[in-house]
Amino acid sequence: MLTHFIGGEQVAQGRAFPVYDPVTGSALRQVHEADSGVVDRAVQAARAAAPGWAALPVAERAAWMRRLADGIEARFDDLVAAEIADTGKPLEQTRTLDIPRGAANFRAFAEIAAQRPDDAFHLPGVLSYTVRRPLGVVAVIVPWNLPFLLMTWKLAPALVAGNTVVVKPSENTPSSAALFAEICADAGLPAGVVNVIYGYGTAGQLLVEHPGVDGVTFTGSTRTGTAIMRAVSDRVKPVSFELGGKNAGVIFADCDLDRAVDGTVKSVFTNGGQVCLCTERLYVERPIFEEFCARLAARAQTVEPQPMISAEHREKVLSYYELARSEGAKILTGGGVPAGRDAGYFVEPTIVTGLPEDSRFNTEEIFGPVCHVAPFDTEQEAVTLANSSEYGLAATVWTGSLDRAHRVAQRLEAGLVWVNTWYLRDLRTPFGGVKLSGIGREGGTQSLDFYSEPTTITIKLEQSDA
Ligand code: 6OD
Repeated sequence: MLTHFIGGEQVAQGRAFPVYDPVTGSALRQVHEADSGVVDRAVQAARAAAPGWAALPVAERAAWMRRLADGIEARFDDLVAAEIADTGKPLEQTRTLDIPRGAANFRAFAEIAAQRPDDAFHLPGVLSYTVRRPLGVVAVIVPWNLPFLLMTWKLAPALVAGNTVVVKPSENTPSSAALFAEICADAGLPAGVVNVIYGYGTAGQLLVEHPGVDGVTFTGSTRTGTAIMRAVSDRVKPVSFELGGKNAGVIFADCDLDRAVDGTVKSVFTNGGQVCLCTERLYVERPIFEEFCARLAARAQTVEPQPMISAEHREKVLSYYELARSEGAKILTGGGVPAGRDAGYFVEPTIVTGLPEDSRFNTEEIFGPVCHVAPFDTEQEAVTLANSSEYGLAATVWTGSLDRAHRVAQRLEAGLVWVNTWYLRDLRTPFGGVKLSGIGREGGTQSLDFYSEPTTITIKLEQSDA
């Protein structure tokens, strides 16, 4: 039974809930669910640890981050196994993306924080400078799609900036967070700096509403993000949200078609389409539309199906496949459950075409291995179509023209635009979305800005006669 990690101790409190194996659909383990007592205890532990942690010089906190990265690397195989057990992810992806990014997140933010200068501003006879202070206790609410990658993406900058944290992983994917708690304990991280509690949305709500929590970082659905925002509005707590998306890919006839097909297969199907950056709307310039569709559909048939995270999520994705049919789509490939995969939460990689832009299929986030493809005739039309969404997280542009790449990328309403590639990361860059896709940016110094607040100190300098 998985127990909470609070103040450096394992805490067995709260009723049990099951975690299911997405590959078989059978129960994998039992976990304690945080009630209000557990949440309060975790926040108190984080508060008690906060002054000591914030008082450490940043170089010492950065050294702790490197020790945690070492700890992750030492438990690499255990973390890979835990992440795969909870999610059913492919081994290769877990070994090359999810777990290495955990260590990389700690190393990157150790460097960025340790080397960051303070601001200073000069006027004649006046010196102003800023000191940055941590928010205090940060609630870190983590989704199920990239559990370890996203938990560490938030934890590393929050901690190095001097905050203590209470982490709540998704109810579907608690195992890598539990291992991370062990890594913190084994490294001798001061008790209460990192606390991990488990549970459903109700535990998350108790956590973000707790008066001892000073800020909230969350990646997940727009619906949950707006609920958190409402819940914390009375206390004007800072929030950083990366939310839903309906990401567009724009493919021009002058692109390198092999590269564009390859990249699009990745951008639609990685992690079973369960990455907030995955492409769900594709716009292809008319002269290559038929060929692109044929090649994409053929490649989709070679993609190994990956389970959805839960029975409920599989039902949701399948309901969109059904919706596509009922809205009159042409299904180019997929559209159901893969043969022989009735156990577990598998769905077929699916490509559809022929739906209007304002159909539910083309406007709502599905979060599965599925994409709609439509033709366009002009650059202007492509930009208009790509921007015709309430969301604006990520977009891809595939073209052989340097001019067009910059022109189009700069006009797309998205926080992230990839040109002739997808999900290529530099951890120093701002990361987040516009419109319903989020608020704020994390990444590089933008993360440190969110997890700390500046105080401006201004001194009037007396002029000497000498
Ligand atoms: O790679 C990252 O840093 C990141 N924040 C990815 C988010 C993916 C959302 O599903």
